[in-house]
Amino acid sequence: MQRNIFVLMIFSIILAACGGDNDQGGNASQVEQNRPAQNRLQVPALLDSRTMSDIELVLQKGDHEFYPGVASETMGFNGDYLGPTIRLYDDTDTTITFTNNIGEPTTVHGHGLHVPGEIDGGPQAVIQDGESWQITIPVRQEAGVSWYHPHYMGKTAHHVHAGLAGLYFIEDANSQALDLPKTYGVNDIPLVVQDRSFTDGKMNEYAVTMDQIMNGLREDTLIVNGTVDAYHEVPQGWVRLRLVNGSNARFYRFHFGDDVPFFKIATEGGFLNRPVELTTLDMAPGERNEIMIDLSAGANMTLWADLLSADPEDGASWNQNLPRVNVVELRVNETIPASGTLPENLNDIAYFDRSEATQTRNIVLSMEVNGNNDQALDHEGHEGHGGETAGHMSLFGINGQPMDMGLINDRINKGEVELWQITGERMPHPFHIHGASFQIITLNGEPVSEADRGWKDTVVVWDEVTEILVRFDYEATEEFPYMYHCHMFEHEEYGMMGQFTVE
Ligand SMILES: [Cu+2]
Repeated sequence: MQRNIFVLMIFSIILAACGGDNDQGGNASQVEQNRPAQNRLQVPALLDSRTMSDIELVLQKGDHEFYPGVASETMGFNGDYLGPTIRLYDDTDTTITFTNNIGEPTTVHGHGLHVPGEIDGGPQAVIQDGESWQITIPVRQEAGVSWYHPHYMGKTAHHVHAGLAGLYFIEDANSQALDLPKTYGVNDIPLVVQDRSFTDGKMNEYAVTMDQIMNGLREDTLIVNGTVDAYHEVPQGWVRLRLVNGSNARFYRFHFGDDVPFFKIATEGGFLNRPVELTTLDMAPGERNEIMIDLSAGANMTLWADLLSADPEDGASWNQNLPRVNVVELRVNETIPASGTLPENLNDIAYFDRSEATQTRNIVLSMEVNGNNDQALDHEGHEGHGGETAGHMSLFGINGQPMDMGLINDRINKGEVELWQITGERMPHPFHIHGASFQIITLNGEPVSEADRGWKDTVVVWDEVTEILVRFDYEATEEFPYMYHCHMFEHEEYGMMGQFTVE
């Protein structure tokens, strides 16, 4: 605890020195957004890997109109903002070609995919401007929602913020057999939730103050699939929402207001065994969840998000009087055919047992680095391993060690179950692991609830221990290692990331 107070003092000093701008830095009470849902939800195009032999995605600059008649400078895949949803099938290899036309190097990571390090798209897999990167994804995993986005050292936050992100919908024999709503964009709806800020209708380009680096960039306007103030027409029946928190750092509490029940059916890497009834659902950056809501009574329903602040110890803004914003208003249109229902059983997860673990690893997401910030500060702009930039200065780390592309933090044996005990300093951090899905045993010191007993690849860790069991089934070499990191992009960019091999 004393250490936390010390860290907070240091932050205050840095803040004072930098004249940190607090406007968007997590003071949630300043954020209000009570406008009517007035824009039809944009639904990303769907590319089906079974009907398309070549899937090509071009990373390009765009002029996206969040507000009619006002173009913002954005980036997208095959369009102005975000990218198509790609439907992948378990047991079906799919080739995708990414062509980089954004004018600078980047990478495309497959977040949630169980693939070898070589095609994971981490910081080493650089696609130079004007070049293409072709990968064949050997899809061997359960149905779920994964997503693709840049993972380039020093520019991940910029590139995702500009709009470079898209979804993979993975289907398997189980998902195809279940009688779920599955008409894309009609009753099976992707919702990529992000926060942005605007000046006269134009999106503010990515820029962060020291305060926003510390707390993560939290902006005041919610956008869903690139749509501000969204509504969507849905059938009078069950509706399935595939929620993706694609924000840089914002945590949300989703709900339908007035304790209206809904059902969580899936986490990142697959279905839960059975639907879990909830009235609220918290989601951190990088997390995906599928929920279902019954609209058969015919009334319109609005999905709301309460904007959570950075510091939960500031109880007033973490749990009370939170600003509530519209995510999407679901407008029932009885002329749209309804289909699918809520199955009683969804999955039969093979749970790991902690007695299987061959190795225990302790991981701390550190808000301070190896005792020597002066040295770390000199790292800005320094040319790192492989001739690629090492990114920003190192303020944060994993176990006190800031991200270093020339350093392998952990070496892991392929095919063995491991127990990872993870904590995060000062605030909740969404911890993401590449290359595999994992299972949570304890979540911030508490036994995991049924709603979180599914396949995960991102979990919020904090001051009490979170224990997970994980097994990596694919190889990641020193040349193309996997990453683990905080998925608040500002923390990741400033050092809260590490690399590991699987062999
Ligand atoms: Cu973090």
